This record gives sequence, structure tokens and C-alpha cells, in this order.
Amino acid sequence: MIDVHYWTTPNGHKVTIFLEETGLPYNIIPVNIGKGEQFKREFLAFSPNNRIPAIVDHAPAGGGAAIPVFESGAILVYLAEKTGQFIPRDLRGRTDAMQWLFWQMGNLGPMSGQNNHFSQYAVEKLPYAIDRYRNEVNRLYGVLNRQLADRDYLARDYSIADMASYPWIVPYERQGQKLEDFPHLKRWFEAIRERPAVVRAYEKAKAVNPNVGGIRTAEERAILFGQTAASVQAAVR
Ligand SMILES: N[C@@H](CCC(=O)N[C@@H](CS)C(=O)NCC(=O)O)C(=O)O
Repeated sequence: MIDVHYWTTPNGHKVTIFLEETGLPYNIIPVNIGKGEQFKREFLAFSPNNRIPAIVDHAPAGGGAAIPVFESGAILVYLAEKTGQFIPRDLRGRTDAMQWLFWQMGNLGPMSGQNNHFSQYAVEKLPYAIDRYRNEVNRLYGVLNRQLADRDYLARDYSIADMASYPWIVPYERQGQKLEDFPHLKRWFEAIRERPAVVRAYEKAKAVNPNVGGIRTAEERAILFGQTAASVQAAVR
């Protein structure tokens, strides 16, 4: 059994999509980040960056002690290697999938997060910051669109690279983007959206938190947007 320390955000959805696709048994442990549960000492013990998702695999390959993994990209690679699924086995295919996975982790995720922050959450609406991140996300949608012009999925076959990027395209309207401007991306998005495993993953999210993607309350904002080193140092091991 795999414990998934999870909240209903794009990085959380990546993991439930993978698990639904493969049918690996898993147990969701909600970590309500709006309530500050990511700072609990028990959670920080295996997720030192105080972010979801994290997993604990109680039945790792080869036996032995449970293996905890944090960072959604590392989790996807771990699970792909555990199951032998959704990562190409040959050198070229694997390298292709890994570079698009890392691209998502270093570009699409962080830039979309900042875009959302400055356009939706920031009390002071700063045109420079809003334009900067909306334009950068627009560029990244263009990168995806170009990559998908001559292939169905980012690394040809559906892989962890697609599972990493898809949840970040779901909120495209809030990101200030129009899918009509990116026809290849739109076709890819719609194909993944219809996958039964993806549908199930998003249904699970609604069951855990009916307010998925909702606007943050004042209490949530104070927890999420006021963090400093003191926030993590307070929870001493
Ligand atoms: N690079 C990390 C990012 C994880 C991340 O930012 N998680 C957000 C939710 S999508 C979180 O836990 N936020 C809690 C907080 O900001 O305190 C990953 O991909 O796992």
C-alpha cells in the first residue's frame, strides 16, 4: 500500500493520476495546506520542503523499510520505475520523457504558480508582475503546442511527462490563456481529460475537498503567503 500525502492542487493531481492509471493500491492522507497541515512535524519528517505531494511506499521493491519520496517529479519517476509503466525503457525514449518532466518541474509549474499568485491572490495588483508571468505562461503554452504539433504526447507515448503537465493546463482560464490559440495543445488536453483514470483522479479530489481550485479565505492566505524560514524552523524534528 502507498500512502499519498495529498491536497487537491495540480501537484497533488499528478500522483493520483499515475496511481489511477496503474491501479496500484493507495491510501490518500489529506494534508490541508490552507489550514497549515504541511507544517506538522510528522509531515516535515518526510516532506522537508513543507509542500505536498509526498508518498510513503510501504512495500518497496526488494522489501525492507518503507520509502518516503517528496517532490512530484521524483514521485512520478519512483512510481514509473516501480511499476515499469509510463516511462519508456529505451535510452532515447526515457531521455525524452525525463527532459519534458524536468521542463514541467522547472518551468510550467513554477511560472503558472506565480502567474496565479499575482493575477488571482495578490491584494495589490501589480501590472508588471501580472504581465511578466502571464506572458511567460503564454510562451510555455507555445512551447507545448510546438512540441505536440507532430506527436500525440510529449514524449510520443503517454508518459509521466504528460501526467506532470496536464494538471497545470486544467486552470488555463485562470492563467489568462485561450486553448483555441494552441490547437495541438488543445487536442492533447482533451485526449487526456477523457481518460477514465484522469476522470477518477479528479473525482477523488472533489471527494477530498469540494472547494477544489476555490478562492482562498483570509485565514488560508495568511498561512500560505506569509511563510519564512521561521515557519519551518518552528517545527523542530
Ligand atoms: N516542486 C514541488 C512543489 C510542490 C508545491 O508547491 N505544492 C503546493 C501545492 S501545489 C503546496 O504544498 N503548498 C503548500 C504551501 O505553500 O505551504 C512539487 O512538484 O512537488
